[in-house]
Amino acid sequence: MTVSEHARALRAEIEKHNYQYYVLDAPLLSDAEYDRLFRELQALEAEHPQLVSSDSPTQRVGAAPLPEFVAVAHATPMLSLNNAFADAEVAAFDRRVHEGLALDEGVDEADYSAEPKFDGLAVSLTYENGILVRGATRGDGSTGEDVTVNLRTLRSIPLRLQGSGWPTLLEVRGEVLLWRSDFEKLNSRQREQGEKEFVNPRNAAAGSLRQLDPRVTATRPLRFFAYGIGGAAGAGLPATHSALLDRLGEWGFPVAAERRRVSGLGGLLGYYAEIGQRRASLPYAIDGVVYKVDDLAAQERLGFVSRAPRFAIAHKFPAEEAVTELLDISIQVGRTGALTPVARLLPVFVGGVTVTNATLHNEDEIRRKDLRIGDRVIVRRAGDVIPEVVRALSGQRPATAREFHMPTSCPVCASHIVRNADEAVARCSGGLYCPAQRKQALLHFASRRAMDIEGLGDKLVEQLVDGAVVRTPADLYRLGLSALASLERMAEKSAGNLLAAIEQSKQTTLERFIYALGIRNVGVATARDLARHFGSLDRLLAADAGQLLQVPDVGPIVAQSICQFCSEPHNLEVIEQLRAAGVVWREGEALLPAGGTLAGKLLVLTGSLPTLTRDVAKAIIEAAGGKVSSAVSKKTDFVVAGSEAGSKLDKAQLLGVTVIDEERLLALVNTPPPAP
Ligand code: 5U1
Repeated sequence: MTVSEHARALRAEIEKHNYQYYVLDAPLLSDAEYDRLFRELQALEAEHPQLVSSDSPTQRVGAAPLPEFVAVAHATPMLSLNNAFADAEVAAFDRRVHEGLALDEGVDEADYSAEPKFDGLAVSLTYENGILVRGATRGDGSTGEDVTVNLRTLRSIPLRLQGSGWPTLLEVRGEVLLWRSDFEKLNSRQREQGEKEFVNPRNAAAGSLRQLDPRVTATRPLRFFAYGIGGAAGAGLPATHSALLDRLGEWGFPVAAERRRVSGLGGLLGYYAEIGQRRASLPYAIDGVVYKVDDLAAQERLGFVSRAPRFAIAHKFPAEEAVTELLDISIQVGRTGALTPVARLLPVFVGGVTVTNATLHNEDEIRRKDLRIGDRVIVRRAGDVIPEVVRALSGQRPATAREFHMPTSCPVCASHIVRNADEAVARCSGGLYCPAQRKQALLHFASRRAMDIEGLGDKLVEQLVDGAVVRTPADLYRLGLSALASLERMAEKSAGNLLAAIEQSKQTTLERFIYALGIRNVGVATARDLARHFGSLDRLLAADAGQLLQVPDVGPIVAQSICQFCSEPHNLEVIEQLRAAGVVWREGEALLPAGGTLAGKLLVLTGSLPTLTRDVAKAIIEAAGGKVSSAVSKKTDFVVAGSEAGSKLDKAQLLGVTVIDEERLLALVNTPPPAP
C-alpha cells in the first residue's frame, strides 16, 4: 500500500467509526482504539503534509479564530413552521391539505412524514461534489451566518458524503442540538471552571455554534439531525419526503429514528400521542412533532402561505407548568412606550429553566386573572416562549395579598400614561423624551438584525443615555474615544472596538436600516418587503397609505404605523443626520410600478385554474398591485374561480362579489391602467 492509499484507508476507517458512534449510536471500537487510529493518521499527515485534505477527520478542528461571521444569503429561504397546539388545529391542517390537493372527502387519506421537532438550532449545510463547502445558521431565514468552521467540528456531520447517487450540489437542512446528558456534563464543566452555566440545551447549542473560535466549539459535544433539503442539482431525488430522509441517512447524515410515515388525521394524532409518551426518554429535547405531506410534488402544489409552508405544521407539546409566589409586579417601558407589567416571582424551575420573571401583558389581563401581589400562582413556559402567569390559586390567597394598580404617570420619565379606548396597552406619552424608550430604541437600532453594532449592550446604553451622551441613534456616530473611555467599566481597547463597530455599521442595507428605525409593527420581514418593494428610502418615506398597502403582507395597521412615523419631523431629522454621518446602503429599483392595474384590489383564488398554479396566480396579482386573501368577504373585489371551486365560490355568489376566470384575470392584469 502506498502512503497515500494508507492515509485514505485510515480516513475512511475513522469516518466509519464516527458514523457508527455519532449517527448510528452503535460504536464498534473502544475510545482507546479510536484514538489510536486517529493518532496514526495525524502522524502520517504530519510526516507527509501534502496528503492532508480538507475532508480529513484530522481537519475538523484547527481553523484559526474568525474576526467575525460573514453573512450568507440562503438560496431558498429557511422557513419557519406554523404551530398547532390543539387536535382541532391539526384537523384543520389536514382539511386544508385535502382541499389544497383536491382529495375527495373521506376517500383518500393524505400520507404524511411525521418526525420529532428538535429543540435546537436550524442550520444549512451545502455540499459540492459530495464535499461539505459551507454551513450556515438560519439567521432571519433569508440571511444566516457562515459557521462552516464550527459545523465542521461536529462529528455527526459528514465532511464527505457516503454512498452514491447524491446530487452534485446539495443543501441539507437540519438542527444542531445537545443531548441532555451532554448538556449536564457541559454545565458541570462550566461550574468547575467557574464559568457561567447555560440555561438549557438549546441556548448552550446556540452559544457553542456562534463561537468565533472553532476550537471552543470543538469542545462542546454538539450533534446534528437532518430533516430535509433546501435544494439539489445534478441528480434525481426520491418522490417522497420519507424516502428523501432515508436517502440522507444513506449519505451519512443522522436522521431521527423516530420518524414515521402515517396516514390521515388518525395517523397524525396517534403519532403525537406515542412520541409524547416517549418524550422524556429521548436523549434530546423536543418540543413537539412535525407533520409534512409526504409526496414532494404535492408539497410543491400546496406551496407556502406568507412565510410558512402549507404542506407542514408543527404540533407542539403542551407547555410545562409550576406553582410559585408572585412577589411583586413592576412596570417595564418598551421601545414604543408600551407599559408591560412584569411579575417578579419566587424563582421556580419550569420547562428546563429557572424562571424569576414572567410577562403579565397588560392591566386587563391582571384583572381578568384576578392576580394579587402575594398570591400563589401557576407559571407556564412553552418552549422558547416567554413564561407567563396562568392564574392564581385563589383558595390559597394570603390575607396580606394586595391589588395592583397601573401607575398614572411613567415610572421612568413621569410623563402621562395614555390608553386608547380600543387598545389594551397603556403607553408612556414621553416618546423619545422618555429615557426608557430612548434606551430601547438605541438597543433596537444597534441589534444584530438592525445595524449590528457589536458591543453596544444594555449597560452601555444605560450609561450613554443617563449621562446624556447619546439621545438619538445619530449621536452614536458622533461618539469619540474620550467620551467612551470615561464611562464606567470601559477600557480604551473596548472603546476602540466599539467605535470600530459603529464605523463598520455605516455600510448597511436598506432593509436593515428600515428595520433599525424601529417603526411600530415593522419587523425584519416587513422591513425586507418594504425595501424590496420601494427600492429606495425616499420612495418609502414618500409613500401614502394606498401605496404602502400594495406591499405584500402590509395591512392597514402597518401602513398607518409607517405613515405616522414618517409624519413626525423628528424622525425625518434623525434619518437625515444618519445619512449625513455617512450611513449608506445600496438603493435599487422599485419592484413594482406604483399603481398597477389591480392596485388596491383584493382577490381570492379558488379551485384549480386551467394553466396557472396558485403561487403563480398570486405572484401575477401582486405584481399588478393586487392583494390575495384566503377568505371571501364583502371587501373582496374579485373571486378568481377555477374548476372544482368550493365554498368560496358559494360565498362570493351569496355576497354578490364579482367572479372571474383565469382568462379574465390575465386580461385585467394586461390591460394598461386608465390615464390619470
Ligand atoms: N423535524 C423537523 N423540524 N423542522 C423544522 N422538520 C422540520 N421542517 C422544517 C422546520 C422549520 O421546515 C420545513 C418543513 C420547511
